[in-house]
Amino acid sequence: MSEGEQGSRGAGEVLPPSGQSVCAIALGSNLGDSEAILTAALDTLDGLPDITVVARSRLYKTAPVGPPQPDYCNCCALLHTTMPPLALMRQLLAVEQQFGRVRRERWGPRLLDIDLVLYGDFTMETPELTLPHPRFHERAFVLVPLSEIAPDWRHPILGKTVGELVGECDRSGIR
Ligand code: PH2
Ligand code: MG
Ligand code: MG
Repeated sequence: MSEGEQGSRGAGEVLPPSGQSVCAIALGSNLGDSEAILTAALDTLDGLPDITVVARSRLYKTAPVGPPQPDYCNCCALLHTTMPPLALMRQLLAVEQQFGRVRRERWGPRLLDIDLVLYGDFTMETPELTLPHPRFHERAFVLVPLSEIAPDWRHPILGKTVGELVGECDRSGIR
């Protein structure tokens, strides 16, 4: 993605150096020492040669969406990266596994989940990866932390900003 495109997308102060893209990720944990896991996962990502963590939201306690399970700790971060989308997503999965993630039931409890939510204004739909993340625009546990660090980022398909989307979602389970 060129610098010009990044500039027109409106992520404001987080314009990356040329050759890099800005991405938003959402992290969640509801097993183990969740706060420590999320912080350590972001430190691990920031330590990788192709990724810089440029913004971190606070950590939130959130009611689980899906089957009954413990509350989650959630946060979001903005990355600058030289990695293309699929390579980045596979890197995020590798970090999940490094933190002991075992995939069991869909939407079940987990030590660490890292979802690629936005990759610039890029859109794609494949079995392995859909961008933007197909459900983040209705999930308060993503929108509330993301609105702290990227309120003006416009959803490339819906045309609404993160700040507008968070105003429309049910934020009752977030604290
Ligand atoms: N992740 C899920 C399913 N449900 N609920 C909350 N509160 N936070 C999450 O991160 C979460 C969830 C699947 O990824
Ligand atoms: Mg998830
Ligand atoms: Mg995931």
